[in-house]
Amino acid sequence: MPDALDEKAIEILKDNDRGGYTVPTAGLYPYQWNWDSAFVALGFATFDRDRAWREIETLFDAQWTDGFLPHIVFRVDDPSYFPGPSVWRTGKSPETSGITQPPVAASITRWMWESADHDEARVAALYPKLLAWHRWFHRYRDPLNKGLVLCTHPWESGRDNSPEWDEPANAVDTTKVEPYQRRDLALIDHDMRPSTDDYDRYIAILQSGRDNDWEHAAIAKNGPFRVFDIGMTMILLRANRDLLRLAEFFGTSDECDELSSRIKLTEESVDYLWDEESRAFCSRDAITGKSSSMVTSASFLSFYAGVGTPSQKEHLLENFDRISKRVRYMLPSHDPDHDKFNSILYWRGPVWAIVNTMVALGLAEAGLEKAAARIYGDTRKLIEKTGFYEAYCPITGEGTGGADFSWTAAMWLHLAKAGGQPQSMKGAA
Ligand code: 9WN
Repeated sequence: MPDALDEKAIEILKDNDRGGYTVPTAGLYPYQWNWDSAFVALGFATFDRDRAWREIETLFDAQWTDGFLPHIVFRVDDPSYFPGPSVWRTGKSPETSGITQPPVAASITRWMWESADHDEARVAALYPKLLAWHRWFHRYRDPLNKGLVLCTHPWESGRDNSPEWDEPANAVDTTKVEPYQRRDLALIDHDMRPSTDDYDRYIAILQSGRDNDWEHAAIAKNGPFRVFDIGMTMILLRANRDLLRLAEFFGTSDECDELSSRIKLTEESVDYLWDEESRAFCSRDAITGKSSSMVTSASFLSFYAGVGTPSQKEHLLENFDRISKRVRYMLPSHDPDHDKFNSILYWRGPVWAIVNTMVALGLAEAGLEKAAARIYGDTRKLIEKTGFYEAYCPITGEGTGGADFSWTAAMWLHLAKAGGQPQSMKGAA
């Protein structure tokens, strides 16, 4: 018998289903988001595999001919969200934004494929699309040819207002920002959402992309915001490993060689994003060359990517232990000992179930069961205590951002029911 939370999670996914794609939450985010859909597929896979594949397939229906996969797909024009399609003006059908998001889709496709002994045809059809997207990253987002991923907008990172972006974004000229009206503040507490200054920068960077006709080569060369994102880099590294696994079945030997060499390149270069001051992997401004020197939840994605020397892992675990003593619920999105930590403000402190899932998986794979169990256990406690929120305060467990959130519901189902880490999730004290 499914328990009440399983039933509620299924209900959320069904309610947020708009017919082949799922909105992250009603009202605040009324469109299809890239990495949200990939995570949501894992939730659907626990009770409706056909619908799970549809989620990823509809996302890829919006892929551009050069392999680019947008961060938002606009199938309707909904006034409750800003900026909508009339602001992005990418001229695509369906209409889309002009930036991308962390490439988790290949990893999730592999997971879904390996967790059942059918669905070959659907994976085979997705494989070339995933490969095209990964090639797009290599072509347009690897200016150093080191396999380190360049982000050209804070929204691309998925960690929109992380303090890691403050300094690079502060340098963006906002004097030509056209007048606009935010919609999020009518729906969510101001204290939980990015500031007006943040939004001015987001829109200035968006306008600059639009002025460049969304030519990604030009944006990666001259865009006002260019940062090597530690989160994107680790997520793409893992996704390349998972895509290689798919390539062994659905691709050619040349494609396997190509992916193997991309993986090797990143493994050999990732030290460039190691920061000695914070003793963690951090993002680095590609324009100034400066490291953020900030420990964020993305720093721990190195375990998910399977990289780090023994000494780097030791330092990361020291950071992990230090942070775990400062909060009740792991893993805060930002270092609680840093002066920019804010326990309820979006990506400057709150806990996100999707990041927890990736980090805990990486820790478990590295044999760090205790640390993994702490994260799985805390994720479970947060959802049991508060419900399915966008994120959670790591101190009180209060829900932050949108309610009845699709990817949180999906992570509950995936972890509790589909073998994500059932013992730790169900059993951790
Ligand atoms: C901008 C949908 C998305 C997530 C992001 C999260 C937030 C959007 C926003 O919501 O970003 O893309 O308007 O705040 O930061 O990770 O994909 O859930």
